[in-house]
Amino acid sequence: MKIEFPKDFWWGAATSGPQSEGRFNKQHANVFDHWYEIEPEAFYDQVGPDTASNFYNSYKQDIAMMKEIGLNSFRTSIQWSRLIDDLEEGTVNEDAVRFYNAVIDECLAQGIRPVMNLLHFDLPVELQEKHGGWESKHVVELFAKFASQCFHLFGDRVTDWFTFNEPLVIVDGAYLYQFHYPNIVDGKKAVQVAYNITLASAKAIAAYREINTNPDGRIGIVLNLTPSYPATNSPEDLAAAHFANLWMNDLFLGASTKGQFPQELVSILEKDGVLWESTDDEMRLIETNTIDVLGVNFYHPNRVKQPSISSNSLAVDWMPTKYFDDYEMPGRRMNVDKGWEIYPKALHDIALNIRDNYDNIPWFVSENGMGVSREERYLNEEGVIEDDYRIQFIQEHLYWVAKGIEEGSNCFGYHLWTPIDCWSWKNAYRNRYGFISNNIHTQVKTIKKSGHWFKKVAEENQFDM
Ligand code: BGP
Repeated sequence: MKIEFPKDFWWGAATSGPQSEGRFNKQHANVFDHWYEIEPEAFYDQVGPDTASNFYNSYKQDIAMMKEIGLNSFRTSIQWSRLIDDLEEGTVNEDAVRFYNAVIDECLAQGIRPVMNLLHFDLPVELQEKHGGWESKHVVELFAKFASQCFHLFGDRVTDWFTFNEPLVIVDGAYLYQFHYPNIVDGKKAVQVAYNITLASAKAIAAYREINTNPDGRIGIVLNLTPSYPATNSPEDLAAAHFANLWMNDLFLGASTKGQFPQELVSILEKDGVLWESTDDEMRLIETNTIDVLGVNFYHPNRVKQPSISSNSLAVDWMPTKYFDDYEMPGRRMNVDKGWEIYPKALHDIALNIRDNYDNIPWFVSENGMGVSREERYLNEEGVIEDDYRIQFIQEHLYWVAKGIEEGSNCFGYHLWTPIDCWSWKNAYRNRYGFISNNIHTQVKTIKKSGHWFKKVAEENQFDM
């Protein structure tokens, strides 16, 4: 079976500044740099973000390798903690400007579209400690300042901008489930942070619309969409899945594409006494500064059932899990190394949801990937990792993307997480995701079988399955 894609499809891969560059020559620590400094044992093998995959020093060779495997687009992020010297004033660091200019120019010289994101979990830690991070509307203003600097400095060449990567993960990780610094558990703060990030994104978009003069320029947000499927068709499980979808998907989708938070969710948060504090002016700003384009990160679906504990027992603090529990569906197909279910058809559900409920906004798969540990198990005699499991994973996901497009979905690209094995937050280098392997001791990088396979797909704009 031939799986074909539209002309000019983006064949790319994604990373982020904090996961690839390393700390070399950086002005400030971000929240993860700081967490590693104070608690290295929280990170797999105690490996921190200091060196990451050395992109700061090896960006030329890395981009050349991306070219070699046929990528026509590459998403990374500009680190706030690198670019800005004085976080209050928003003054820039000239070395950082030179570095990001060089990266962008190198991509363009190699025929690779640079796709730039502004916040990939990496808030400068000073802003967390001094102002309470995303709990603070002052930090929202500082983010808009940082974003404006990026648009002024790089907007002549970068046409595709994204404000945030996975805002829900900041809310979940830093304010509910303790997997991002500062590891607070506070439902009310979590809800305020969700709102403040939405506001920060809208402010950055407003700044972009004022500053941008590039006719091809557009701006969006990257959301991790996790369709939530009910365990059974009982009214209780259906209600659980309905709430999970409202919280995990519709909240940020509604606010960023329509400028409106889902009313049903707002009413629930209000009834529960945790609704965010907002002003009419802020709401107007969110309403009038919606995105042009959407990035969708998809790794796994969400299976839920009705919550087993009574909501009263959670009255001390609010948690979204007041309304649903995770459901371990028997027989589900798993990536055991990472502990995530593999369910490629969810991408088709996402495509049709965007088509039918979110104005069929142009979107692309901004991350999708399979993290596997100890990949040296699959080395062949020529020293190439034979990652057939990754090829199959990509094929199956692309199959459902192509089907969505055939049915009218406006999807224009696919980015694998990640081009070159990079550092992954708490998991450090436990799971490898790249088309290209990276020996973290020698920094030797080698194209995997999937990289060679992807080159052909990108060249032919199709593949056989
Ligand atoms: C996404 C993040 C990426 C990357 C990826 C892989 O949520 O946007 O930054 O880390 O997940 O997940 P992990 O690092 O947990 O293996």
